[in-house]
Amino acid sequence: MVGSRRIAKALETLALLALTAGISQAQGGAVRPCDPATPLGPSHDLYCIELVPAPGVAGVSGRVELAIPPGPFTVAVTADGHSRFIPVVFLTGLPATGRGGGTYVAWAATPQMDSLIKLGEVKNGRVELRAIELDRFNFLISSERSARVREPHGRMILRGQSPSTRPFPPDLLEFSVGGMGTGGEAGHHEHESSGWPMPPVPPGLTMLPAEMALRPEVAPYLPGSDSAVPVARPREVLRVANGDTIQLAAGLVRRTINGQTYTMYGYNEQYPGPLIEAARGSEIVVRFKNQLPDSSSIHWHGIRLDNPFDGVAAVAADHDFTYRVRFPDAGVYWYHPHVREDIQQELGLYGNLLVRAEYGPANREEVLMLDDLLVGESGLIPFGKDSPTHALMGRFGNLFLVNGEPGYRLAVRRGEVVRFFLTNASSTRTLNVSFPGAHMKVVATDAGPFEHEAWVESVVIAPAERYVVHVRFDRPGPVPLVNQVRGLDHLFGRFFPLVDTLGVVSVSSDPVSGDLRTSFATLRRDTATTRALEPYRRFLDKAPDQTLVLTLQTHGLPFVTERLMQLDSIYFAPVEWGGTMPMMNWASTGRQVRWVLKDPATGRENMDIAWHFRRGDPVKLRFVNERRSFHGMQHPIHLHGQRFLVLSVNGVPNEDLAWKDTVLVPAGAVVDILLDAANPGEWMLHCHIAEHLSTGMMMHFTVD
Ligand SMILES: [Cu+2]
Repeated sequence: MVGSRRIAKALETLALLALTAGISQAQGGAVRPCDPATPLGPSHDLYCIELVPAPGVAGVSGRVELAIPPGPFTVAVTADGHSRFIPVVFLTGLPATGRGGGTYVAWAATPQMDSLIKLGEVKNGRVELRAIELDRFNFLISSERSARVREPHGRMILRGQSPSTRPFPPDLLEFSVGGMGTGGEAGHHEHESSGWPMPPVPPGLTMLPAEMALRPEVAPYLPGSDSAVPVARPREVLRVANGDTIQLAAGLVRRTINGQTYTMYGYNEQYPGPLIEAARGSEIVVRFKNQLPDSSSIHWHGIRLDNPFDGVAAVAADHDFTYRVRFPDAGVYWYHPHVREDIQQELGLYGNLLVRAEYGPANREEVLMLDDLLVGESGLIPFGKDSPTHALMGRFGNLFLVNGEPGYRLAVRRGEVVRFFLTNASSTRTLNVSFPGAHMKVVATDAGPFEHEAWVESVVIAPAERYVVHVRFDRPGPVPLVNQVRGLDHLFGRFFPLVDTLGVVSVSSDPVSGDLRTSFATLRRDTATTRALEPYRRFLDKAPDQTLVLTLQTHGLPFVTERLMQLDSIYFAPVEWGGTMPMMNWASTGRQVRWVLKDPATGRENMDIAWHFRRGDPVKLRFVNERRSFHGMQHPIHLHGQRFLVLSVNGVPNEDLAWKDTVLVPAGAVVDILLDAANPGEWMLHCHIAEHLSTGMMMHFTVD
């Protein structure tokens, strides 16, 4: 009996595997999270729930894929930051419901059962249900008399829990005794005379004493203050014509933010750097003067220019370099150094570069560079002199800046449609920004418009990404620009809201002249983009040409950090939104942490990887964000000198294509892109989290 039951169970499992695998075959061969686990597939345990039969229920089995819904972003969240997943249920063995007309219904409930959502009717096979937007939830399937029930009345058949329910408070006493017990070792990392001030700790987070004692094992660095340093002024607009020559000088500046004066870096003594506006097809000459105490460069992020002018080569202090920059594509670009971005970009070296496309109508334009600066009571928190601090999660700031200033202000008339060009210039923070109460649509991204516009409640924008959105302010009064995300208190396994106001738009009661209500209400199709993508469509379903695994190596981390990371590794949110392990993160440096791009085909890592592509042959690349790594988190991957299309996330195809140069790869996820390998040269591919890049997460590829 036992033997035959085991065989029956094995057959069920096989049927389920065949079912899930069969589905993904139909979608271009990409692996989905509930497919049989493969080392280069999406994380099963972060994006697939194994359902467990209720006591007394036999022969029924099932899984729930947590699919990231397709859209303009590679993660989906609500405006207030809750993850949004589409549950896709695969079931076998549900008994026929008989003549009574009964059925099966799926539900999601918070762990405390204080909120219950009916997801829809299910049956044997594959069923896609309505989205779940809960931090953590139980998934239930009940047997019901009718599909119209509003709450479960019948017998529970299957149940499961979201992966996010896994973190729970450890035995804190045991843990803190463990942390304290290594006082000697923790003390080893503590240098009272080290010159490190305490970084601010976000309110509401619990810190262990051993964690509070951590210090980075590098010397602190901040630019020296000198009364001769000029006071920076807001950026100017540089409208350039074909053949123009402009100057950009990087140097020390003084900036006063919230009444505190800091010595920082600036281009042409401005914050951000000058806004360069160029026409598509034009070319300019940029004379760069490096007046910093260290080497620097200008990288023209996203621009398909000639290889020698890409700005990867360092320009020594007090030296000049002349870049020739051409603009073959419309897009929202930006420029920044490619030397110690964790210091230089954070200190203010960045500016936008706009090559306008033909967008739908708007009443005005605003070009916003979003950033977060890390400041303590005594000024900027220093940087690591020879190696970056914050090597694990990157340097999260605590002071939000829009175009270099806190408290962005804009006054508009009622009914105005504003086109915002958004760039995330922060070192590591992925933003989820919105204008609550105002309608917003996404129009374009890094290197061009989407095939069709899309309504969104918020914009998820990772470091180095850009989005163009149209927002209509149709009600008088103040409308804040907010970043709303969910933080995870890793020690207590608790999600909590993180809300920051970046600015306020004041909407007057006077109506705008030239009301765009009608054109705004329509989602426009960009037929030029669709037509331009035609030659690429036949490559969309091909197998990946190359795969890259994103992972992490650590050595010599303090005991308390190792313990915290083990605790943390039972669950990773798709995005680490808030840096909620601030002390352990701060104290980790490039000496202990090495972020890795690994080519599974050759075993090569980072700068030892040498991919070759033929010019004009589109290449499919697969990014696998390794779940098993010690600290899984998202990586915004940037390719220099080229453009690409984001094809799928965890096997879910993207239905609205646009040219991009930076893509956010969520933790444990697999993202496929189609690279338009059209610009010859030797180029870089790297993570754009400044501290990940500075701790190794980069490689080369050549387009012959
Ligand atoms: Cu990264």
